[in-house]
Amino acid sequence: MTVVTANTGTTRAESFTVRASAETNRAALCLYARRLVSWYEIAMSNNLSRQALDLDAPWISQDTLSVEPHQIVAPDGSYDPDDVPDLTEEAFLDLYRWMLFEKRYAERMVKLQRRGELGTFGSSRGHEASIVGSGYPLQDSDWLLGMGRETMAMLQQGVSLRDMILFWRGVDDAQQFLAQENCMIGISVGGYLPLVTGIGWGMKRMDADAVVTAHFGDGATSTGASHEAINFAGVLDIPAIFYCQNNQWAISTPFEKQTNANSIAQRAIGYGVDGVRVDGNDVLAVHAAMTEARELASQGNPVIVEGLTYRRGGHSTNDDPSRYRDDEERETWIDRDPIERYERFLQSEGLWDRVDRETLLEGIDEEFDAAHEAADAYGPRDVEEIFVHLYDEMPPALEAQMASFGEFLETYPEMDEHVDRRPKG
Ligand SMILES: Cc1ncc(C[n+]2csc(CCOP(=O)(O)OP(=O)(O)O)c2C)c(N)n1
Ligand SMILES: [Mg+2]
Repeated sequence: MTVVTANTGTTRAESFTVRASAETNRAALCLYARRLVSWYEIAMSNNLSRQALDLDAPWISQDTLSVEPHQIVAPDGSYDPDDVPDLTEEAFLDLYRWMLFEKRYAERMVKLQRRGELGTFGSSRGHEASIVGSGYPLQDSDWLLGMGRETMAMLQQGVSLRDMILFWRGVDDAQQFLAQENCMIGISVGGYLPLVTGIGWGMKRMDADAVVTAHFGDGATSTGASHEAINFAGVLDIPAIFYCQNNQWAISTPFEKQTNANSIAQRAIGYGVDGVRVDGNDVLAVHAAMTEARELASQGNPVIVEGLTYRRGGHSTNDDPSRYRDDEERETWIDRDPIERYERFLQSEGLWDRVDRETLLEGIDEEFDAAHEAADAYGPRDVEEIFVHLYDEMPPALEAQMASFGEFLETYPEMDEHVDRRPKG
C-alpha cells in the first residue's frame, strides 16, 4: 500500500490523506498527464478567442500598438538615403568585416566541434547583423552580459577569440577572462538578467559614464528573472539596455508558443520603459536603434530593443531542427540573409569596390588559427582548481571533499588517467 499525503494548506483539519494502491496511483497520474496535455493543446490552439464585452472602458489589446520593425535597408537592398545613419566610410566597411567574422567564426567553431574539439557550440548563423549592429555602438566602459550567441559584440568589447574557444571547451577560466573585459555568458536562460539590473544600479550609484547591456533570447523573456530585472530597472532608472535577439525559436519552442504577445518590444509598456522592435537582419537599423538606446540608457532610461532575426541552424551542434520545423520556413529566411543585404547596400553606396572579400576572409582565418593555437596551448588545469576556484576561504565541507579526492587518487593512481584536465581539445 502506497500512501500519498497532500496537505492543502491552511489548517491541520483541512489536510487530507489519500490512500491508494500503487496501481491506482499510476492510473491517476496517467489521467492527470493526459489532462495536462489536452489543456495545453486547447490553450495553444485557442488562445485568441474572445467574448464580446460590454464594458465602458477602453481595453488595451494586442492591436493597440504597432509592432512593425524599424528597417533601413529592405531585403532587396533598397533604402531611403535619408534614413542611413551618419557613419564614416570606415565604419560602414568595419560593420561588414565584423559580420563576415561572425559568420566565419561560427563555421569554424562548428567544424571544431565536429572534430571533437568542443563540447558543444551554438551557431549564430543568421544573427550576424543583430550581433554586430547591437555591439558596435557600445563603448569600452560598457558592460555586456550575454547568452553565448553574441561573440563579435563581446570581441568588440575586448574579449579574445581564444577565450571564446576555451569557453566552448568547457574551460571555466574563460569566464574570468571575459569578466576582465566586463563581459559574461550566462548559461541559465534569463537567470543573469537581474545581475544586469544590479550592475546598472551600481553604475548609477557610482555615477559611472557607462551602460550595461543584456543580450538574451526570446526564450529568456518568459523567465521570472527577466520580468523582475526589467521591471526593477524601470523603477530604479537603471542605465541598462535589454537587447533581445528574437530568433523566433527557443530550441524547439516557436515564438508563437513562447508568448501570446505580438512582440517582445511592446512589453516595455508593462515595465514602464521604452521599447523598439527592429529588423535584426538589417545591420544599420540595429545599429541606429542601439545608438539611440545607449543614449537613452545613459540618461537613466532603461530600454528594450528587440532584434527580429532567425536562427538558421540548430539550437546547438547537439540539435536537429528538422525534427520540429519546416525547411520551407528556413528557406524564406535564407532569402533575407543579413550579409548579402548589406553587400547590396555597400554596392549602392559605391563602397563595394573597397571590399576585398577574399583578403578579409584570409585575415579572419589567420586570427582564428592564432586563437585556436593559443587555446590548445592553454595548459592542463590542476584538479584542485575545481575545489578552490569559487571561494576565497574554502568551506570545511569542500575542503573535506578535496582531501578525500586526493586520497582517492593516491589509493588508485590509475584513476588519474580518467581525470580530464583540459576538456575537449
Ligand atoms: C534556466 C534554464 N532553463 C533551461 C535551459 C536549457 N536551455 C538552454 S538554451 C535554451 C533556449 C533558449 O532560447 P532563447 O532564449 O530563445 O535563445 P536562443 O538559443 O534561441 O538564442 C534552453 C531552454 C537553460 N540553459 N537554463
Ligand atoms: Mg531564441
